[in-house]
Amino acid sequence: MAKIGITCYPTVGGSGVIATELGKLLAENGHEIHFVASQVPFRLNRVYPNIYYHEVEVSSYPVFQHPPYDLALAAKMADVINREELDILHVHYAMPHAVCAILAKQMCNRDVKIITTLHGTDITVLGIDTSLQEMIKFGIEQSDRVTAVSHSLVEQTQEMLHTDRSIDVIYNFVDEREYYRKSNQHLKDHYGIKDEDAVLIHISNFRKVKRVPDVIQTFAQVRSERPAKLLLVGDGPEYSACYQLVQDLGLDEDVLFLGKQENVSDLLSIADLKLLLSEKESFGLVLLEAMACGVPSIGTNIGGIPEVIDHGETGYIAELGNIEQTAYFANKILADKDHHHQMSERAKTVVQDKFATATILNEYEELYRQVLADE
Ligand code: GMT
Repeated sequence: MAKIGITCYPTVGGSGVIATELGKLLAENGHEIHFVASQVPFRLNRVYPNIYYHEVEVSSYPVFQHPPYDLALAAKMADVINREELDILHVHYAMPHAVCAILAKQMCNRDVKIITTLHGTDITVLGIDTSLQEMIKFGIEQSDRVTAVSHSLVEQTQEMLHTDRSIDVIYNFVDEREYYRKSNQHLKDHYGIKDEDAVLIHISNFRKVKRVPDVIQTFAQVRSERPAKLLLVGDGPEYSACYQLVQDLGLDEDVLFLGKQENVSDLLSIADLKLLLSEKESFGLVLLEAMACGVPSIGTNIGGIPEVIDHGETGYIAELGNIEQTAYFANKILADKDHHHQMSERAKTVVQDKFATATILNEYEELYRQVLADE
């Protein structure tokens, strides 16, 4: 059994979810897990045997214009590596976590192995900022092993950073004990959703890259063909603009803004179709969550989305910004009960076959075994 440190962004977001759920599963398998983060990760919401949390405290002195989070994190990592005698430090995000981990390793007298998992935004967004590009490349090249959540992200990373560093693909997963279709008629009643209404759902942090207005425009076209409701779950910078668009299109009776929600599996269980129309997405964990709850999806032909949605089998892939095509696919799924049922069943099967928790956990554990065996 290994002693493993994990660092991630602890707030809501797919990377934090994956890092925390992985830590919980590893702890269940007997590993000793040490989270090093600036807050308790939001999915670590009770006491778990074998899991410890070490908080990074960032001091703010008048001489610091910006509190030095990165240095405080590296110092804390070094402290935990030495004191807890860690074998592995697994960081999620190259920037700044991989760079901090490498600095921490240099500060210690222990051969701790550094594993970096790339989740997307660090490469697809930060990689474009040339001042940080060399730093991200350094973090990736100095890590003992690097993983990414899709093949698309590997290609993008290698291309953008001009590196041929080998990167293993380990897909994301969902906890099947939490994500399954539940019977939630009371929620439908609560939201005033009638039996004849088709229920579409979008879940995101409402950043510009998620293109929530495209979701609303698609819904407007679907709504003109059949009774339907759109559940918008999450919050973020584009929330007000989306609210305004819904008013302008006269859809306020049928679009429900639900804000941030913890138990999205309950909401997915009353949905018929999931829309994720992003312009950047290395994986799209919410698609997997939907599939596990038997909800077919439409996603854009972007990043890792086509690796998650099997076009014509578990949903459809539409071209970015093509509202007509997206609405056509949506109506195709919603108009035919048998087609919808087949896609829904297939989605659940694909989650079990390709993204099963046990398989993904095994892939990470195998990676740990290999890196610990390396000289
Ligand atoms: O998409 C976001 O805004 C959040 C971001 C994160 O930091 O959690 O998500 C990234 O990691 C997720 C987990 O691997 C992936 O499912 C998302 O596709 C990825 N987001 C982007 O690539 C934009």
